[in-house]
Amino acid sequence: MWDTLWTNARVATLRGGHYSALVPGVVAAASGKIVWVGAPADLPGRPDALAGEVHDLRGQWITPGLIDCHTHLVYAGTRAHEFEQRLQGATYEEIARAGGGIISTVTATREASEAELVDTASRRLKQLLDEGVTTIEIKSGYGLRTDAELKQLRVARRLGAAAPVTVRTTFLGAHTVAPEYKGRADEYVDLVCDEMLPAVAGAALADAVDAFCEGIAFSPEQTARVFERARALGLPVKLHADQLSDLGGAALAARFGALSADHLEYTSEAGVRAMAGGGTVAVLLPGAFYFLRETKLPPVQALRDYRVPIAVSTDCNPGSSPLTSIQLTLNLACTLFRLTPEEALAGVTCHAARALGMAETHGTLEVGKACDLALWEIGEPAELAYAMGANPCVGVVRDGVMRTP
Ligand code: DI6
Ligand code: FE
Repeated sequence: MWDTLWTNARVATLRGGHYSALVPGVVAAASGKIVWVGAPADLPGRPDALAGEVHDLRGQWITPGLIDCHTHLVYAGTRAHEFEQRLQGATYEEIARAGGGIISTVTATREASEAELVDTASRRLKQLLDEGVTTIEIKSGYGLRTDAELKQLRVARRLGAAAPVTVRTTFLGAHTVAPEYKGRADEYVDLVCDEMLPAVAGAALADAVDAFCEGIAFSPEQTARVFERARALGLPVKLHADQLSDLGGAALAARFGALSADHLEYTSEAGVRAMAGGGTVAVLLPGAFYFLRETKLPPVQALRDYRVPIAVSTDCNPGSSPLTSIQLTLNLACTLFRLTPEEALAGVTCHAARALGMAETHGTLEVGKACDLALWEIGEPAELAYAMGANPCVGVVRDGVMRTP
């Protein structure tokens, strides 16, 4: 006997990155896992004889629960004043070089208590969960001091313990040079490698390690040092690569077998080829592209040509993408980057799972995977990317347990 069965649904399984729609379709769960997906005619018995609980979805769509694979969800303060400065003509890089930018959020985040950070991040998280998100990655990187980086990661873990969501944490101590180390980037990288990384790994607070490889942050050589140490500690890596300029970040990430290389606006074809060889997922972040009024498009066609899986994410952060809507992110990915709605949905399901190293257990509707589902009042899956500001999510299932947003 199964626990729960959803009937009369239309099911987009996302197997192989495609809708692979079952119309009508049935999904069943037992002990939090998917135990059956298919056409009603193939069910081995009558629904009410097969499961303790049966939900008639009357034609609603089921997709895998959505996965937001790149966020900086935990921070204090806002950067609305910098938004105003940028509207007056200042650039993101100018503001960063003048001591604002990431550093202003670091100051606020260091001062905030763990409870305050939990409180503000929970509100942002709730918006994402109400839109069908069941897994989220959360980075540190606004502490830039061992205690403050650990605090951010603890908050991220607490969010996962308190809400119906799977949280993957990423240590981003190499986000930018800490103010105390201004002009001494190499010494700061020593601190990241010799103190922060061992502390984070020792406390089992990070599932992966990220860095910002950029003119206003860390060179490829400094990034490689962080990656070497991460590898020695057994932690997978990923990279903020080629967002504002091409420093060869995508190829560097690929060389370390990175889970993902993210942003990629300035990535060359050689970088894309390297990613294909390294099995590295491309994570596109249209919210940051939009909010920074970037005009250089990421190499979407090259990513397709080299068959690099494309994930899509909010990049939720106060400076370059104050975005807490995964559905608006789908729309931006299509409108700005010309992804198809099907590619965009694959970008927040199966390919996002791969970007987190979770492809075996999450991201598609297949027997044996976690029963994480989003239920939608829509006529066709393209509506998820088409609408702006509507929320057709009518149910969310995580590990087999259903709730209504
Ligand atoms: N690139 C980004 O877009 C975010 N971090 C990064 O390395 C922005 C972070 C911020 O501006 O606070
Ligand atoms: Fe980011």
